[in-house]
This record gives sequence, C-alpha cells and structure tokens, in this order.
Amino acid sequence: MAHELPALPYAYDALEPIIDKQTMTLHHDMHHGAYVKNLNAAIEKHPNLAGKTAEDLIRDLNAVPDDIRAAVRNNAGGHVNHTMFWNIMKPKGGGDPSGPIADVIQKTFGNFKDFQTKFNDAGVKQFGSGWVWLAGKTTGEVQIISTPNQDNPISQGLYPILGNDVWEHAYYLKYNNRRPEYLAAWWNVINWDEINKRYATFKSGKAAHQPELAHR
Ligand code: MN3
Repeated sequence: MAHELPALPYAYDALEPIIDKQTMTLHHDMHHGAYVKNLNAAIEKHPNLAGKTAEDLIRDLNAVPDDIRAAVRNNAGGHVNHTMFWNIMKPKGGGDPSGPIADVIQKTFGNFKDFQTKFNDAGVKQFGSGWVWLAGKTTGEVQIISTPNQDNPISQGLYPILGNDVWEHAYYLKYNNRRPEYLAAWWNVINWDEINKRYATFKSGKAAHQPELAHR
C-alpha cells in the first residue's frame, strides 16, 4: 500500500527545447522520486495513515501526527504537486486556452495576456523555492497565488487548477538564474485539455471526493 512514482506521460526529451531532457530526468526520477520515497518512510511510522491518499493527507495536515507532519507536508505536497505538473504539460502544447478555462480567465483577468503577466509576476516574486498557481476558491471564483516549498493550495481549502514549479531544480540547467525567462517559455508546453479537465473537476464541487491519485 505504498505511494508510487507515476511514469512521465511522455518521453524525457518530449518538452525540448522548452524544458531540456536532463532537467526532466532529474526532476522526475530524482526529485519527485525522493518525495515519494520520503512520504512512504514517514507513513511507515503511522500505518493507520496507509489508506489515505496524498491529497487527503495534505488536505488536513492537523490530522497528521506531530512527528511526521512536516515530512508529510513537504513530501505528500511534492508528490501531489509534481503529479499534476507532468500532466498539465505536453509536447506541442501551448497556444491560447479554449473552453471553460478560457472563459473564466477572461472573466477574472480581462484577457489571457494579462493573466499570463500576473501569473508570471507572482512566480518571479515567490522568494526562494515554491510554486505559482491558478487556484479555485470555494465560492467558485479563481485567483493567482504563490506558495513556498511544496505547499499545495489544497491545504488552504483551495483547488489547484494549474501550477508552475519555480524551484531552481525546474529550470536552472537551461535558464540558469533567469526565472522570468523560464516562466515566459513554460506556456509553450501547457496542456489546456488537461487543465480544462481539472477546472471541470473543481466546478463539479466534487474535487474533495475525487482524488486524482488513486492509492496503490
Ligand atoms: Mn519540482
């Protein structure tokens, strides 16, 4: 009943030239792999948590015992965040959004370009390691937020519709210290079909009961 590292849904070099093969290999196998390994090590100390999904664990961190709460926050968070991240990217992605996600972006931010500018700006301003998100609120509206480390919007009662990883491990080999350049380029690999699916899950109001990570 251990958590498992999901396979990348495409080849390691499939997002070239936006994200290079070496970055994808290290990021998936070593970084995401370590979050899964460390999550399993933490759960071994509390076998009663073995039936919970990674999302369930970070949805209510206060329910996690003190001695493993930080490990669960970081590593279940890392597992959930990266599982989403691989799936909201694809080769030959990008372009303008369409469907319901396009409508909510236009309604909330005026137009796609202004949304991108605000999202990238929030990613640039996240000090140190973290993520920038479009998150859904319980009221049904959406907002841009950033979080430190591997914190996920789920822990704040928000739904992660899409997010970009601004840890240096996500971009440093190719973009060095130029985080704004990485944030701008990332839109070229975004998978709007998958994001529309996530947005539909959020709008269904069933997000809390439909964890995307089936427990294995
Ligand atoms: Mn990462």
